[in-house]
Amino acid sequence: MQELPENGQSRRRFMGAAALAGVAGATGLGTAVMSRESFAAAAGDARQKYMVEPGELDEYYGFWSGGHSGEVRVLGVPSMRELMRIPVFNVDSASGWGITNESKDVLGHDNTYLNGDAHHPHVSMTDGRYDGKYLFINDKANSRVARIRLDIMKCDRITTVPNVQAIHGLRLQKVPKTNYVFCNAEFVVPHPNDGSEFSMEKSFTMFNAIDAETMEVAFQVIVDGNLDNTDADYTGKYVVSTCYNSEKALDLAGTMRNDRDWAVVFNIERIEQAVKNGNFKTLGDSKVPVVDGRHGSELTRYIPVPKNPHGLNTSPDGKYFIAAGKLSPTCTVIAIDRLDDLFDGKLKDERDVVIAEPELGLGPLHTTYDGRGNAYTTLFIDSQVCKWNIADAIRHYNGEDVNYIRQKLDVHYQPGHNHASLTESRDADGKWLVVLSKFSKDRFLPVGPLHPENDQLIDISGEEMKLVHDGPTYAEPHDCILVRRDQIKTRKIYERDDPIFASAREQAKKDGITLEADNKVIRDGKKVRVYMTSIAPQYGLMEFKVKQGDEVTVYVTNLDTIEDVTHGFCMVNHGVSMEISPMQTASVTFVADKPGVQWYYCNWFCHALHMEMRGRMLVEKA
Ligand code: RUQ
Ligand code: CUA
Ligand code: CA
Repeated sequence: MQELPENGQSRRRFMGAAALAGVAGATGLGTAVMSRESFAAAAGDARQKYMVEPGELDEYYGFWSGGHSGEVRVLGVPSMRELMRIPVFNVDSASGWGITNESKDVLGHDNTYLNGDAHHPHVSMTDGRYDGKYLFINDKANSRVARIRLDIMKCDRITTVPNVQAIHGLRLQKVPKTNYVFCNAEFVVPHPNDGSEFSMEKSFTMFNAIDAETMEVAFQVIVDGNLDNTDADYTGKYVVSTCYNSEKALDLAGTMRNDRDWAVVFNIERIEQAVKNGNFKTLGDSKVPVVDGRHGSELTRYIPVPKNPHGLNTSPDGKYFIAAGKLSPTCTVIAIDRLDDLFDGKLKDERDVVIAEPELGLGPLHTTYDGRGNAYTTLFIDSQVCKWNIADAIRHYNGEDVNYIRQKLDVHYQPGHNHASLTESRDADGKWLVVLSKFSKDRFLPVGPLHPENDQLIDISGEEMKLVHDGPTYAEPHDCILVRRDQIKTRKIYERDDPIFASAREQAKKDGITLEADNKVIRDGKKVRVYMTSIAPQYGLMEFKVKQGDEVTVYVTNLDTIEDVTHGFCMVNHGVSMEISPMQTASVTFVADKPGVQWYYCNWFCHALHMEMRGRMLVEKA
């Protein structure tokens, strides 16, 4: 074993106070690299556990955010093998996401955003346990929230949150079930934001709740300051968000002026009641009820927390909200069972709900839990994970002379989020910890000026954390979630009445077409609809004829009923490509602007005669 606590200490002294002044400046730090021998010794048995032999299956599904790649990635844990990618806030050439009509039904047919910035993936819950129905994720770049159906692992809804900018922190209601998706808009803007006003003083931002089933915004809450991360409790009543810019400053120094910013607590019951009673307004064209939760409101409480706090994580026993201090070396432990008294005015001071504030190291960003009373906080500047005991931290806060720090483990390098298996649910099992390090520096072969990031897998099942795996990743998995494999149930083939292709079915009905049987061309003025089936290795239509300038929509219905016999449809030289999985219908619209023979072919390998699966669009000169 490396002498990690000592390393940690010495580097902390080396960093000193200068590091506090600028988190961003600290990325070039040297950190001792574990030698091959010491790694092998340290990992020992743990490495055996992480080995998933060829042909074996992983114990956990991991859902990784793809950061500003806009996608979601599915990994097996502990192998850390990438299983699938789910395009969301991006365009995907393989599946046709952003190209097909079905994906445009979700993205919006006038969607002009080809980018996104996905941060926080979270799986829907029933009674505080993952129910495997949906995964939700935010898009900071374009203020959106997406829902992914986990039975087919495809995005089925995207909602743009009105009157705000940059949806960042996102968490789900845990109890009684995920009725709401809570999400924070980070940046303050004036209202109306029509160019008549630019001052920060007159600007505000809002906390938002989206109905998880309808994906409509249920309400918005105006707050003081700004909003960063958020989490919900295990009663369904309280949600807390961190604020790093209580100063409402524009300049960097200004955002660090106050020693304490705050965590704002939202009383969901009271907010629902206010909306029900009609105590709300609306903003601009939006019909979403907006309530005022600024200082003095009965709907919120503001708990002073040091300093530019970032992560906010509920402990799996439901007792604590823990805010990570970022510019303070501390985490702030908030007792959830004191929040009723706080709202009822029975406490003298907002800080009376704080029951511990352990000092952990430099740059605490996010905390996760093992379900055995320990917390694991990432230390960005120290490049470490600090394991600490919550009960001991509380005893220390009450004056007892106890050491609450259990271990500090070097990670490589500058970690943001970390996430332990099942940690956001009552089932937190303390087996695996994933640490998402923002920099990999010397851990992998160089691939140009830009390096991959490094997702490290750590065995936390024993007393000591043991690093077992380095995983290079492309920009930028902020966060991930680990779900037990039995909590996810995927379909083998599509149901024919799947809502994903409801609009294709509707159009077919109007055209008198049976998608499962007909291979036909319907002309409707300059619009041509081509309906075809596919069975490996053939399309139902070897060729079809259109006129130059026609707007052509091709509907392909895959009649193969064997799991994973997926076909593609690619029209050469037309920018058209899509996936059609077993019993799925997919469609794509394009203009046949080139006269002559235009080949189409299947681009998902499906059969020994996959190469032969092709046909011709014959375009008559206009
Ligand atoms: S928040 S580390 Cu979205 Cu921490 Cu990224
Ligand atoms: Cu069908 Cu390849
Ligand atoms: Ca601040």
